[in-house]
Amino acid sequence: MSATVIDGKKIAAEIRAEAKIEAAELIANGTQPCLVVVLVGEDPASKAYVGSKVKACEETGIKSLKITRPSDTSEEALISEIDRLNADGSVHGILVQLPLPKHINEDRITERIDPAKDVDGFHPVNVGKLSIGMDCLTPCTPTGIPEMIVRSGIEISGKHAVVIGRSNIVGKPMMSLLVQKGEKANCTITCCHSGTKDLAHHTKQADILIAAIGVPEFVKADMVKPGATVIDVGINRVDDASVAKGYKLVGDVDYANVEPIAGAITPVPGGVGPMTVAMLMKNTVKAARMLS
Ligand code: L34
Repeated sequence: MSATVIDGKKIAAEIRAEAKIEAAELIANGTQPCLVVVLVGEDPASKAYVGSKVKACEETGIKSLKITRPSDTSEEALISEIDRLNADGSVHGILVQLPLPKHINEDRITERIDPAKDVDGFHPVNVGKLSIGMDCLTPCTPTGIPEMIVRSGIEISGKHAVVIGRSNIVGKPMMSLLVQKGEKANCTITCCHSGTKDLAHHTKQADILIAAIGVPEFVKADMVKPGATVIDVGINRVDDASVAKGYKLVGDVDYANVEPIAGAITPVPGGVGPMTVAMLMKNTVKAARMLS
């Protein structure tokens, strides 16, 4: 048996095409959706992700502006930049790429962004709304996950989803999304983390296993129930002298050994990553619609 490979790139393209139609409707009504992405410092991975976000905007009919600042930018300077963008009526989405340099308090930055323009869904107001099931902007990476599962013809409702990882960006919002009522949710949920005892006991109960740990190839075949849907959120750069770039991308799942027993699995690259960018397009259009 061999798993269905969930094609994140293809599904992301479908979603971007939907966002493009929605953006065109807004443009016809006099509002061009506009996203501002702020990048502080020189992290090569962040630069690459921001680059794909800007490119996706171009293809979707969303105006985008990239603001780059040096790594020694002060917290105060970044805050005044955000205040300026909050006040600018032509801006509908503000995204500050994480991680930020150590001297900048990420919570303070996240809290400063107008919740109505918070296309990352990280602001405490949006986190709170999500947790009580109110309509709001929700974090792109976890929001894309049920989307890619359902669009692959796999039912989610009633399944047991086990999430490994409790970050504010993926693990926690993933739990909030999956526990809600609805076609793309309605799961029984378990969250595992570094304090979990007998991790494999829990992960083997998963109909849907979501790995968001940040450790290359952490999830081994003996941690997975045969036939499970395995979603790999990890995107780790591992040194590889045999390729020109000098590194290769590896997920949090030991793909070669898990793929033969899984029912469905997402690859890295080409899985969750492109979905994150596609959901950002959806969120930007949504923010523009709410603000216009
Ligand atoms: N504020 N910070 C903020 N919002 C986010 O949603 C993110 N994230 C994470 C890091 N910091 C953030 C992203 O944008 C991770 N992330 C992200 C975005 C895109 C991709 C991966 C992670 C992506 O496009 N991945 C491609 C390969 C990219 C490559 O070659 O390096 C893939 O196929 O997985």
